[in-house]
Amino acid sequence: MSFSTQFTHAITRRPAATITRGLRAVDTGTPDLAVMQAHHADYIAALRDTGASVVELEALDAYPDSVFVEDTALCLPQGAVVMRPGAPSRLGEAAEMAPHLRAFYSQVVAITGPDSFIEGGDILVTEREILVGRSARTNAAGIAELTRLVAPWGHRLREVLTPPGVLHFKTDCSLLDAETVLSTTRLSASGCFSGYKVIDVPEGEEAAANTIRFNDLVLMPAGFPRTRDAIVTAGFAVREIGNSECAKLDGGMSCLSLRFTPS
Ligand code: CIR
Repeated sequence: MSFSTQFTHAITRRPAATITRGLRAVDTGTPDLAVMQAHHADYIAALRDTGASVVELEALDAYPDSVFVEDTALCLPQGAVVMRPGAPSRLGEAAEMAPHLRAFYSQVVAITGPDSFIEGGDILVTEREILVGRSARTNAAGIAELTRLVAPWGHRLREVLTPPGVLHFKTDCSLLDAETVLSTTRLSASGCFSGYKVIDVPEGEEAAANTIRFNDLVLMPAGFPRTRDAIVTAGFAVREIGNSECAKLDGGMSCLSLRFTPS
């Protein structure tokens, strides 16, 4: 069974009313909480439709970006690693997640810093390796610390580069199956997916690169018909989810959950 695409569990967190103050690279408007809640409910329903058990944590108003739980941890079959977000306003979110991980895992370790920063959005787990993109949120010390923490569990890390101006490595790519990656051409052109089959996101639809393969479904943001057709043509079952409000905060499908199968 593929631990990078097949999952028994997911953890999500309800959007906070403070989401209107969430971080964004460019201001394209204030996210509408009610619309985001409706999209979030559709997202959770899709995860559950695949047979997974989904935890819905309460909203955390103290952390406007806390709906984006992916950045707080890395979940592997052997254990979980609590991250150390590089955005100062998000640092406390990781500690909030730790007890929920302990409910599922006997091994929960943490990036402790003080100079290490790393966010889950920069980490792509494939069947053969863990790719980590250095970015404005993830630094060399964070990658080195993660490398040491997961080595005893048999995982190998490869450092790659998140394209300049792109929030996270996975903003621009996703794993569709053990051998196949969906990627923007600006990222795949770097050669970081050599050895994988790459499906390039059509020009102009770069915002569709962040999808998740979750059991039998690929969840992708609604409104990108050429990317949807490319994924369907490659043989995957697609579910489109509204992402207009999360997109205003540079968030997408992967950011909204931690996906795992504790062994
Ligand atoms: C942030 O800037 O941290 C949030 N507004 C968006 C986080 C998106 N997370 C992700 O891509 N994993």
